[in-house]
Order: sequence, then structure tokens, then C-alpha cells
Amino acid sequence: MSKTSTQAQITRASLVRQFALEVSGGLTKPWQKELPSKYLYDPVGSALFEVICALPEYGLTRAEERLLQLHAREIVDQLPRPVVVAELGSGTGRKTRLLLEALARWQSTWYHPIEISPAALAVLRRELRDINSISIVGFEREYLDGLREVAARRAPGEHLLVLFLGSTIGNFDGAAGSDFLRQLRQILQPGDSLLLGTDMLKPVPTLISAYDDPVGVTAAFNLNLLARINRELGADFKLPQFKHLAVFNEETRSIEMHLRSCSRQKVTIPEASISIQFEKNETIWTESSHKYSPEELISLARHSGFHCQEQWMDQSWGFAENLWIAE
Ligand code: AVI
Repeated sequence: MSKTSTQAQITRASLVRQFALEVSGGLTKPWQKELPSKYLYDPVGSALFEVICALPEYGLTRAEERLLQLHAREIVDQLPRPVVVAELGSGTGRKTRLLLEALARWQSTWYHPIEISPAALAVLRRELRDINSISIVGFEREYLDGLREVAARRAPGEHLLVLFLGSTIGNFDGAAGSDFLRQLRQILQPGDSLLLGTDMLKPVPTLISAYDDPVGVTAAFNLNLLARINRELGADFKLPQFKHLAVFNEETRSIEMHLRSCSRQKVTIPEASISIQFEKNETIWTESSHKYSPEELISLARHSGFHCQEQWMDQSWGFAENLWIAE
């Protein structure tokens, strides 16, 4: 066996071990069982998420695309030059293309997508390679580690623009979102910028149908997490015995996805060395998606060490693109 394939096997084994640890930690919590939302995105989950973005009930992605179509030039015209672009999470590249094309009008630009999935990075490189004057160097790293690397490589006088699109910040639970933004700010220098996409508060029925669509794509996206635990950790979750649930938590202003157990049942997860008892109607909390108010964003910017330079709002869905400058 070659050295590289042995190394790949070791990496894979440690990823499985980490997954097993986090699944076991989440499902043995005393009050509310939970699973980390990052595990929703295996190849099946990522493909289902792409379909979610095309659903008529889920307006978030189209709203952000509309904003960038309308304002990409205006956004890049506000940036100091020269600028290096880093993107946290790569998405499909459709939205990023709008910004990179606008930037390419006035300078050749380094673009660094930071993403733990090598497959997603490869897709992005393919999607964006035709844009003239843009050089793509991706980093297969966790967000902040990758950003540290980009920041360390910049030349004197170069500014950083960090893209964090799609309201992914809303998927950080509780204080984790503002902690993350504070840590991100520590990596930047005064005058660097962050373009942050945020989904705004909207009527609860609109949110419920966005996260519990009539076709059942979001339900499949959520249930795939149990299917993934079956595939990767040898568990025996019976998928028809769990139902997708989307609820709005007024206190945290978040839409929560849960999986509700339809009966009293026991599930065994050999790779995590545990058996879990579920009561009828007990839920596993799988994701929170926080929804923002304009005032909250202004104070979030201030508390994270930024000021809000400008905010572009899509009124028809309720989505904001925020240009924050590091103080
Ligand atoms: C990736 N993230 C911003 C999506 C959201 O809206 O919170 C994930 C998602 N979950 C269910 N539908 C979409």
C-alpha cells in the first residue's frame, strides 16, 4: 500500500472517530438530544441543499443573488485597493462570480475559497476558472485556520475582503455566531472588509414553509443525517420512524429543525459504542437558523470590532448584504 493511501486511510479513520464522538455527545445530552448541523452536508446532503435553494418556498438564495446582481459593482467600488478575496465556504460559485467579475474590471485578483470539502473546492475551481484576471488558490481547511493562512500570505499594502455569504452565520448556535465574528476580526487588520449575507426576520408562516417545504426536500435533507449515521457508523435508525419538524423559537429568533421519534424505540450505533432510547415524540435538534433584525446587525458589527459601512436589503424576501469594515 502506498504512503499516500495509508495517510488517506488514517485521515478517514480520524474523521469517523470525530463524527462518532460528536454523535455520541449530542445524543446523550440529558434534556435535548442534538446533532451538529455541519454533518448535514455529506455528498447526499449537499446535493439536497442545492435543491432546497431552487425551491419556490426557500427565497434566501435567490434574494442574495438578486442583491449581488444589482449591487456587485457598487460593493467592490467601496473597497480599498489592492484587495485579496477570501471566501468562507464556497457554495456553487454563482454568487461569488458576480463579485469577482466586478472586481476583475479594475484589478487582477487572488481569490481564496476556504472549504473543508475537497469536492466542493474542485467544483468551484471549475465554475470560476473562465473569469479573466482572477487567480484561484483554495484552502482545504476549517474557516478560521484557512483565513489565518490567507492573512499570513498577503503582501504589504494588500487589503483583505472576506466573503461570508448565504446567512451561514445564522447556523452558529447562540453566542457562537458573535464569538466567531470576533475571532474572525482578530485575524484582520483595520480597514479590511467583511461582506456578510444575513437572512432577516419575516413572518413565521413564510419561515415554516421555507424549512418544511411541501415537496419534502428539506425533510429528506434532515433525515439524511440519520441515514448518514447508519452508513458511516453502522447505526440502525429506522428512517420512517422519524419525522422532520420545523419550529420557530421566538426567544432565540431562530427556525429550528428537529427529527421527532414517532414511537418509543431504541437505536444502536456500533461505531460510537452506544444504544440510545427514544421516547415517543422526543426530538433530536439538528439545526438552528437565526433570523436577524437591522438593529441587531448594527450592534453585532460593533461588538465584533467592525462598523457597518453599508447594507443592501432585498425587500421582497428579506435578506441583507452587509459590508463591514474592521476598526
Ligand atoms: C446553509 N444555511 C444558511 C441554510 C439555512 O437556511 O439556514 C441551511 C438550511 N437548512 C434548511 N434549509 C436550509
